[in-house]
Amino acid sequence: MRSATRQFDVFNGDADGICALHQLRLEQPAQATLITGRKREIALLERVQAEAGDRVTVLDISLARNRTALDALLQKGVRVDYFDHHQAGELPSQPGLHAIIDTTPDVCTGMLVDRFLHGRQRPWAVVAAFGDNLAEQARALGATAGMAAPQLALLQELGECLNYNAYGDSDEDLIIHPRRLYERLSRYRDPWKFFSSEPVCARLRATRTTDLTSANLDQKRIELAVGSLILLPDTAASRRVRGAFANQLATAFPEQAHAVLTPDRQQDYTISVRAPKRRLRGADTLCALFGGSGRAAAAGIDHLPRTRLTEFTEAFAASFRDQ
Ligand SMILES: [Mn+2]
Repeated sequence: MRSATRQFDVFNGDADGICALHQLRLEQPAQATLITGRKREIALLERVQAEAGDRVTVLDISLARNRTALDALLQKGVRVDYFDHHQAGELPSQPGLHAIIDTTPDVCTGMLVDRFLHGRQRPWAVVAAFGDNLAEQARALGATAGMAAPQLALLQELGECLNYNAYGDSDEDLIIHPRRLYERLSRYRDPWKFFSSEPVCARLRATRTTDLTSANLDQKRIELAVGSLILLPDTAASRRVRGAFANQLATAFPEQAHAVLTPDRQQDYTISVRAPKRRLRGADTLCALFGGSGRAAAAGIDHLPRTRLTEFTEAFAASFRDQ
């Protein structure tokens, strides 16, 4: 018979997931098996090999998307603590589930954990909020802890760097695997100390800058009246930066629509689409035509066969012209 309770920590590999777990473990230390991945790798709960009496803590991954695995764990008698802000669907009513879920648009998982811990590790919640692009909420939270503008600016950059690290189309594209990043970060109580003295942070910062610079220098463009298609070279840097670069273009040229394309392993394309900032419409419907998904303002296509590039270009022009 097994007697020791095992702990599994399952978390999104972005800034929010990492900082949510870190707050929790600073207050409630535990030896845990860590399960995480790239930002879009969210079917993580199925990887947990837990038995009756074990405990699983889940952070920042959609319950709806992990429902089957969750039901199986609860059925076995595993206790599951679930913190999240993504669409959850109806919650299972099993007694083993302790869920703190809030899908209102101005919270992130790090802020939910902050509430749960009564703000005892607030600087990390601020990092989480900046990472999830909730800058206003991050500043408000920081102000309650007396943080001045320069301190907040550093937490913002840290949040953005941690978040950037989770992007890539495969683990080989990543600067460092989020599990290893969490292990480094978990040695620090103070996020400012972590950012200024941990070598991996200098690497994240430098790589993010270099990736954006090379995207600006090394590209092919297809210019259309409604906007541009930008083809980046076949590199890990391109695959990491695709979304961030599309955001940068959308901000710089608010009248224009943008599609940033990177070659995948079969030399087909993965695409990030941004609608013009002035008219946030059409990105989702365009991408859906090619098996993609997303929101009206920002959407993507995982796999576009290169033989369909002309068709995509025409559809891009038509979607944003008809507005
Ligand atoms: Mn999040």
